[in-house]
Amino acid sequence: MTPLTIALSKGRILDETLPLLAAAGLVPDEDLSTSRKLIVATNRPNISLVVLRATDVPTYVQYGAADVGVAGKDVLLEHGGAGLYQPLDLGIGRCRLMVATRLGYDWTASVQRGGRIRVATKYVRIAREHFAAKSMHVDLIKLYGSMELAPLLGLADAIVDLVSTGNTLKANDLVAVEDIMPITARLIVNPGALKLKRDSVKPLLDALAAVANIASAAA
Ligand code: PRT
Ligand code: MG
Repeated sequence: MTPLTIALSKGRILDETLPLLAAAGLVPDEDLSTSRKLIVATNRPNISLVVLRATDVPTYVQYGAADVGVAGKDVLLEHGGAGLYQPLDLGIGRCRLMVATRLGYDWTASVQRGGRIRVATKYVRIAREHFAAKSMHVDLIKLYGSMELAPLLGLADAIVDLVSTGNTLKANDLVAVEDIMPITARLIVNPGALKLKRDSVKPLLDALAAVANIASAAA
């Protein structure tokens, strides 16, 4: 079997990815949350795992440094998806991309007034497309984390961020005012690897498709 490298996203997606991989028969040789190793072998002699910052996963797969990856749709849209085959919705890392403001801020009135609105986000590309599609003029401010703080300190009128339970918004007196899209994690594959390493890639895709369907049906 041809050697395969799978790039996994660190953080909350990883916790949901490992059970999926295990259900597909793939188990790391070490505990990924404590191991200092950057490349971890698995029970399959030809398959190794790397755990990356979520935003770096598409880049590794695009250039073929990793053959297969797991990344959030948010990360893929922001990356652009060039050079990536996206065959499978894994049904994990489920959340929604939303526009949120401070409680009491009249978003609808601001939008109708047509003045410029400041929106802070890590998702500049998605936000630009969302507001352009609605012919809204917004000034986007790029942030790298803690978006929720921006409206509280007056950096921005609104944020574009991921929401899952809604607890973070609630705890900070923020409220969702627009729903942009649902987000889940996707399997991504380097197109060259799909051709040249088909003997290894195809069985992995089939196994993950089977377990992802079960996971999605249960959700
Ligand atoms: O460390 P880094 O800056 O790279 O990312 P991170 O720490 O913000 O997130 P990480 O690494 O844990 O995982 C990021 C990926 O998980 C995203 O790309 C999504 O695809 C997926 N995901 C799913 C989420 C959430 N749900 C989510 N709720 N990523 C982030 N959040 C954050 C959100 O930004 C907000 O701050 O959780 C907060 C809201 O959660 P609730 O439950 O309070 O609504
Ligand atoms: Mg993190």
